[in-house]
Amino acid sequence: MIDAAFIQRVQAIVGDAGLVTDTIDIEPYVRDWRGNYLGKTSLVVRPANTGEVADVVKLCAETGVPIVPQGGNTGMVGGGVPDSSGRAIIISLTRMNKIRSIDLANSAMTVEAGCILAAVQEAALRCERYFPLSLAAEGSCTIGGNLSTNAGGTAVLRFGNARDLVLGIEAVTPEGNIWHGLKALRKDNTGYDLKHLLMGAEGTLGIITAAVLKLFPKAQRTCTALVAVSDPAAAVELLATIQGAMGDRLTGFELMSRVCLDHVIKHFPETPEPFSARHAWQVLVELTDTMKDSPLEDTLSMALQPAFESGKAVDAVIATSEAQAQALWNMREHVPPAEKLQGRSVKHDISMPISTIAEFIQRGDAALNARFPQAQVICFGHIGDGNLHYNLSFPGMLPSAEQTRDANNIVYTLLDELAGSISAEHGLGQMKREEITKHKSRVELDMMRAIKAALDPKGIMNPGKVL
Ligand code: FAD
Ligand code: 2HG
Ligand code: ZN
Repeated sequence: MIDAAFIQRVQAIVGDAGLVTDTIDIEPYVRDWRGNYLGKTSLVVRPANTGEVADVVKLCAETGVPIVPQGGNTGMVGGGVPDSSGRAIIISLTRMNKIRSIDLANSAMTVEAGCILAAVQEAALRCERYFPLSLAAEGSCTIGGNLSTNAGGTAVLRFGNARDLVLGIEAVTPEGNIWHGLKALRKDNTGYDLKHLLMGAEGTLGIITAAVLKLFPKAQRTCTALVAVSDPAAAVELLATIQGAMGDRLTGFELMSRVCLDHVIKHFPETPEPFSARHAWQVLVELTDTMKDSPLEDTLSMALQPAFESGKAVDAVIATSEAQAQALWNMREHVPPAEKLQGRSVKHDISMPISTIAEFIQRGDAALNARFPQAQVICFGHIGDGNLHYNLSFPGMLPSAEQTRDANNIVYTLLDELAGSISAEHGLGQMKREEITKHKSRVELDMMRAIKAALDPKGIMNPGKVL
């Protein structure tokens, strides 16, 4: 129970600088970015180091106080905010934001969990290296949150998800013990790979306090282009064509419907119209190379030629300056904030075999438009990874429980048919905790529950999330 005596014991561990108890100061920690979840707590703890995290967790294990770990609180599924009981405390890692070391010989960087993603990217660039995780929330999300959600983003196509970018982690177990797993090894077959259990666990198995991240050579050439295509099938065909021509120089391939651009241009009027005509679908293509004289633009133009001849590509702009490239990325990255300004939506972060994307969009649109003529499908995402953000926007109204249920049923039934997943990159959190039980087998759910019970027998670590 969070009473005065408990708060005093926490204060003895973290000092005044590590405590937030004022209701107004607590507010940003209990509300999620999208405004879908409002939780309750009377204590946010901000430890300064791993020892303090461990001591606070030990105290919680002793007293049975549940813990919600939190980083930048940019998560999309309510995983980082407490429930409304007021029983849990939040442990925010944001004060633990040191880059502990950069090891160029091993192409590795050791960072604390509260490091902001953009700060990690910048530190890598300062050493002529590259840390590839990239997403629109990078100015405020943290490495701890990125690893705990196994975040995706816009460069998964070439570099993989967050878990692929990690060599080792340090974590505090639900009993308050510290696991010192900060090795920078690229090969280590010594039994169960525990770091992969904690990554993607959304804070339900322990608290990640630091990580050893992989660094990559910095790109010397970048080519960014926006290509308007006739339909999603043409986009998928273009993906294969460009991959065939340019291999893993293709680092990003992002689909956006015209509806997405309309919302971005409406809410962020400084956004320029990319083409002289309106096109129903466009893909943002990013190519990079570590070789200085790589002819990326010429190779891309040649690769696009057959698509133009067949009418599958209908227009294209290739950025000729860094500012133009940035403007194209701004357009893409403003889709979620524009959707938020448009009002409430039922969000679907889904994946499916790339070969089924066009069929999914065609059948999904037809079913959703028939059931919800007043709503609008917002379709965009990382189609190079088979990952769509397929949201249903209800401007000016709050979708009812029944509407949300029906929208989910339409999307998830179709996904089951196509062997897809109900969460590609945001995780389950509170939002999909019930839903997942309909899409995973008993065997799979039982194994997950057994792991949770073994590592967190008191059930204090982020209860009510994932399982
Ligand atoms: P939080 O939101 O604070 O927490 C997320 C989860 O991780 C919670 O369950 C929390 O309990 C847990 N957690 C946090 N820190 C720790 C820790 N140190 N140890 C254990 N558990 C912890 N996601 C993508 O994958 N791809 C995208 O392209 C993408 N784009 C986004 C764009 C916008 C505009 C926004 C707002 C979000 C986007 N996201 C995206 C969502 C994404 O999950 C988060 O941005 C990010 O990975 C979460 O980091 P965070 O520090 O904000 O974590
Ligand atoms: C993105 O790719 C994020 O921009 C957010 O994953 C997706 O808002 C969304 O639905
Ligand atoms: Zn995404």
